[in-house]
Amino acid sequence: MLRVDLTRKKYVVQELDASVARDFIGGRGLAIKILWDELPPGVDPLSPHNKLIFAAGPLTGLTNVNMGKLVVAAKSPITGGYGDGNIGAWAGVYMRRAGYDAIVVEGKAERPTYLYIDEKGVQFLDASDLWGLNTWATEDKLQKIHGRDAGVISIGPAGENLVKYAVVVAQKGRAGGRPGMGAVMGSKNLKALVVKGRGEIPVADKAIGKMGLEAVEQGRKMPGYNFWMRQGTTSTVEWAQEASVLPTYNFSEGQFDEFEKIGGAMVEKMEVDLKSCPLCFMPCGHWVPAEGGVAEVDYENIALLGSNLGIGDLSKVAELNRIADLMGMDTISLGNTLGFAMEASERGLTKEHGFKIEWGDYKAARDLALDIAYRRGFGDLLAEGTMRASRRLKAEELAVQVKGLEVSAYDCHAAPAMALAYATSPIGPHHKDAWVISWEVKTDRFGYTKEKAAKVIELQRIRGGWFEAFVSCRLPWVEISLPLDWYPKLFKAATGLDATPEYFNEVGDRIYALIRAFWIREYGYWSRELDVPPPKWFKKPLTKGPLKGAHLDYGKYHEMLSHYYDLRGWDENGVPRRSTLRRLGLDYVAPVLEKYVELK
Ligand code: PTT
Ligand code: SF4
Repeated sequence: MLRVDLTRKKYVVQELDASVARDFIGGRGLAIKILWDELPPGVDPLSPHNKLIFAAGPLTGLTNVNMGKLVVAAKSPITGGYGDGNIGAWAGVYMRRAGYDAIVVEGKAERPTYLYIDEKGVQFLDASDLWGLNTWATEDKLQKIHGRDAGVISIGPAGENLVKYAVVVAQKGRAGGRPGMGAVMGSKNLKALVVKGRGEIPVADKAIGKMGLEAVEQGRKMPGYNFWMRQGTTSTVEWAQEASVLPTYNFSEGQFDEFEKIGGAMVEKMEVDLKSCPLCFMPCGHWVPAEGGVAEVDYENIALLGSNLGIGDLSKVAELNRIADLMGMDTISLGNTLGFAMEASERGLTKEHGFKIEWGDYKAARDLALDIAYRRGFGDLLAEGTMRASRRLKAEELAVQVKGLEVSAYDCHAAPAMALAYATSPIGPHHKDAWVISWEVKTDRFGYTKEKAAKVIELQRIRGGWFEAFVSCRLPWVEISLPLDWYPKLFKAATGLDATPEYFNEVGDRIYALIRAFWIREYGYWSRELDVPPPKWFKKPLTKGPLKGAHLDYGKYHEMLSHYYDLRGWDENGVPRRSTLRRLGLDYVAPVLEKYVELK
């Protein structure tokens, strides 16, 4: 583990504790363990004391079964709780090849700095000439200096200007750390990481290479593979329209009249390039022409920057996406924030700020996105995210957020289990931990059952536990049904450890409990109201489409939430029980939590 102190311009290399590796594996597990153990409680996320962690897992960098992924984590400036993202980056692969499983950055550089990292250690280099550049220009410039084969992770102006939902960017189309990891990097005056390790990653069994090839071969033969290669995540637009869950007009409706103009079929028609994360056999980075160049589009980006704003033109949506990538801003929070501004403006709530924007006004949206990145005018308020902006405008019911983070692209007026998945997600409402909605719309769409709570937990264990801890892209399993049993085998070959699904599940539960404890410690209290989805889905029914009139039921939602807590071994208030902490080997957490809440 590489520890970098920007304030003192020092670094040390530390052995990773074997018991921590066994209990938490890596990636998100390692990140939360470090944040729990080392962060002073209540620390300002944008202060030098926060720690920005780039954590690989034992699978990162090993085979072509989509293993070029890296977790980036810190205390989040937008939620004040645990934040992370999972980014595809050569920097992650090269970090492992340099001999590091994680890089932990703390302190604050005196002036703009970038880090050059390889087997020999760390150089602290001057980034004054890079400060102010967008992420693409930064990457180009750094690769000119350090070679095209250097892995670069950087921030853009949004991260420098501490936009609360700034991300870190790699390879021009990969963006990670939705809950403001780019702002944490900016607060440290850290413009970029350049990583160039070339060693061999040690593995327990060299047969892992052959095993990876076999898994890839099986993956390529899966029935969904060819269609996936044509449209990637973007075909979800058509699926979401059909299922009435496509966020439209700031999550007011679940269907968009112009969905075909921004859907997967249109992406396929307009595509000019296909790119991927490193070590991937099923690329999903579809590039299409944008008004000012080209951009990579994914489902979330299209839905939130398209239907959610009433924009039915793919090249315009792609341009908003391009701006977000160049500036280093999360497209999900940006699309939510722009949609919130449009609805607030329609209702006359922005008038006293001298601000107006209409649904579907692409030019105004583009200008506003830039104003947010540079914190100009009304953009400065929107750079704080919808929770804070809505408080200022007295428009809380228009903000589609939980715990301060904006919801990703699934409308839940008629999807209670997905609403539960959002409300209990450990980073705030993101689909990564439990994309339960595809199962839910096929089964009991309107129910609030214990079975649904159990399904959310089952998915959270696999998606938020396994894949975020051993760190590998989950899409081979999710999208083309590559059998899950490949992963314990690959894990054993990498580490030498026998890993059963039960072991991974227990690690997942441990990570979830520790992340929940972290939120409680940082908030200084807990309430089940923090695990409730946005008011809009309860109070403002859908007005159109086959599900007209649908909305969530508050009482029934709470019943389902109680099932969820119960199955997790958490009390009625969402606090892990003493017995649960003991079972998971987290006894050391109890005395800390007792300072803030009653432990049952
Ligand atoms: C991810 C989130 C997503 S989830 C999308 S589209 W998706 C958005 N993409 C953005 C973007 O692009 N530009 C931008 N400026 N902001 C963006 N914000 C949004 O970020 C992403 C893929 C995707 S595409 C998904 S579902 C899967 N997510 C995985 C995950 O979370 N874990 C895992 N083990 N594997 C995953 N595989 C897939 O990875 P965050 P990426 Mg990502 C242009 O970063 O913070 O997790 O947010 O990083 O390399 O782009 O991969 O329909
Ligand atoms: Fe990256 Fe997509 Fe490949 Fe996953 S499937 S590794 S997100 S390019």
